[in-house]
Amino acid sequence: MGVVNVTPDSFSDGGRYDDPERAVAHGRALLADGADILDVGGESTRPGATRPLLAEELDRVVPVIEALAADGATVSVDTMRAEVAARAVEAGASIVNDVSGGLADPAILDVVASTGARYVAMHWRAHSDTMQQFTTYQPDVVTAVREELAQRVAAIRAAGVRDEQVVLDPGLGFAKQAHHNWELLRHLDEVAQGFPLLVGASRKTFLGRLLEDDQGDPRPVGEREAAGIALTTLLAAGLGGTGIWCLRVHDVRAHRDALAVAAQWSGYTADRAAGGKEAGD
Ligand code: PMM
Repeated sequence: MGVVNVTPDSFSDGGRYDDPERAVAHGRALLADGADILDVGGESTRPGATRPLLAEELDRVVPVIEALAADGATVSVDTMRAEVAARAVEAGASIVNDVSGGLADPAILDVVASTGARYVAMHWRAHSDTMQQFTTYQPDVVTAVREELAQRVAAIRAAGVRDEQVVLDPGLGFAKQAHHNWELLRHLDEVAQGFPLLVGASRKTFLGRLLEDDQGDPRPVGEREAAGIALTTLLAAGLGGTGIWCLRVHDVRAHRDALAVAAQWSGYTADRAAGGKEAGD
């Protein structure tokens, strides 16, 4: 999944694609790089961000979704608002990516139920302006995130959404400290509880913290790609004990390359286990 942020203030690429034409061009470039899905968002969720008005969010995402869906792309809308989800699906989106898992605007679940769209429910505790005040997990982060997602699944089912529509997401960086993200990555199978999983680690602060300098300053956002690619390779090789349905990334080409290496490696190891010829000989 390639990220198309139509926002002036996203942490990872803020302002670069904030007019619809540039965003559409960026989406097309991500498709050419091998993206299977384009995730179009009009609200920045970086820590501390303030929310756009509904009308602003609609103006940002609807024309971009229309253009990319008309190209034949599979489009996801990154929104917490029912109205935006409804208009995005009308414009051609087939996936609703809700970082709040239905908590911010519960009516979004009715939109998902009535349209049959795929629904990504992420683990979330509060809007971005306050979320870093909610980073206490009892008895541990994996158990708490699994249980809070299970509660979302119950609400999603109660709204009439079918299980086949649902994808879960641990919400890396959302109300999490760096070590929480690593723990979740090590136990993705427990988070997934049988559902397909989406993971968004690309360029996030916990990677910057891992690579902090001698003064304790995190690696700047534009210089975290190699760490993200390493993580993608580990995830593709089975870190966390589960097959992942979707990786949400900014530099699609680089992560595709990592997946190619991992696929070649597993073909090689599977062939060796079967006593056959080495893949790619
Ligand atoms: N992260 C961001 C935005 N949307 N959606 C899902 N499902 N999972 C994520 O981890 C996620 C998301 C924040 O990153 P950005 O500012 O680069 O878009």
